[in-house]
Amino acid sequence: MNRREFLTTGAVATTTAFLPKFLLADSTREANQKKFSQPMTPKIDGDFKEFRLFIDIAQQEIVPGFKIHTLAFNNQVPGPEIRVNQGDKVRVFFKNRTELNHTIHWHGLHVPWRMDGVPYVNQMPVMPGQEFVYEFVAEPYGTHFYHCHWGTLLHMQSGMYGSFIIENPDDPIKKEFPHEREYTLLYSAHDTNFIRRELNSMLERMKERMYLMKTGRFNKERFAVFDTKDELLQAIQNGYQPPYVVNRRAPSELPQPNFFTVNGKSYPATPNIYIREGENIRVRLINAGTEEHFLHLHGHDFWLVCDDGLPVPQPWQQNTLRLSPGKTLDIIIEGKNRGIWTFHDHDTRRVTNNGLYPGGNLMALVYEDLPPEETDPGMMAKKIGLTSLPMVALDE
Ligand SMILES: [Cu+2]
Repeated sequence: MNRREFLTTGAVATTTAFLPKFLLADSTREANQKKFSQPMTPKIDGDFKEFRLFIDIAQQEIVPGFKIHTLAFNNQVPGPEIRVNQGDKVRVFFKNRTELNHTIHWHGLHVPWRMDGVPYVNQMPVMPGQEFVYEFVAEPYGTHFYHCHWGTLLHMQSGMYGSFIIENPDDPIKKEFPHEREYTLLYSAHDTNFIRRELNSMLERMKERMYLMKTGRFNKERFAVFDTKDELLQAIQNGYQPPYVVNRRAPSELPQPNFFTVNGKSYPATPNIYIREGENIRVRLINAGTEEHFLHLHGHDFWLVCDDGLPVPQPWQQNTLRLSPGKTLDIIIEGKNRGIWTFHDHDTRRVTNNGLYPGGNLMALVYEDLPPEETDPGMMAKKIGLTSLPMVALDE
């Protein structure tokens, strides 16, 4: 294949992802459903709803043909959704199947402090092979998420996050903006080189640690393994230097995200959001990553209705919002302008894959009830007096 041929086929591959016929095909819609984490079915034990989460190393295909190793809850990125009612008693069995330490933090929930999942602050890390049981009452209602709170620099961008939705039967948003369908989108940013390097070196260290433990030569301080915070402070007093003292990391060694995902996928694999004329849909946006996103929707002004799960005093309209790390925002999109519209980060660095546009968190709002003549590019061209439509990848 010569360069020209390559460029042509490349352009076709990316444009296809936003063409009406492709987006409206049954097969596309079926595949699209799988890009949203389904809520887990709880096991009922007395008045508790029980869930099982485990953490293991898994593979995630971010874009077609590109897979990375991830730390994933229940072998999926994002982890499965937990969806309960306000006031439900929740019990989560968390099993660590990796050779690394982890915890789970319930972001935005008012759990008892011993259940908050911050290692050495309110619980011991859940060590390799261990199980920890989290118990709490689901409060307050709204859009929240869960994530690992150990080694968050690596663990979160490796995939350890999932949505936690608490429903309220008297949801004021549903009264003001009646809606049936809703979508949950989790944003993250990944430095795939950093993830590979760190995971490999940590696993190597773990191998060495296991060997030394077996042969009775394991030195806790060398591996920075302490059972309590006091033990760590004591070691420092005795002259132990934590890694951040002896081993400074240059800014260039910190993660420089090169892939930007929505529900674990980058364009052209990002999920689509489907809507119909006259319909309201609710979109729950969760930033589980380290980057700030400036999300812009074309052709519409959506309603911002909840901020960190809490209904805003007065919903207001906008077409670009700012989604900071750790924040959740709920928006209502009113189906008022039939077409296929882009929804993306307006900082264009985050609509690239490994530096190449188009990619990242580009996605589409798709009207299912597009008239047939608008699904055929030839007919559309005729309608507006052109012999053919220009091949533009995306409208920016
Ligand atoms: Cu972790």
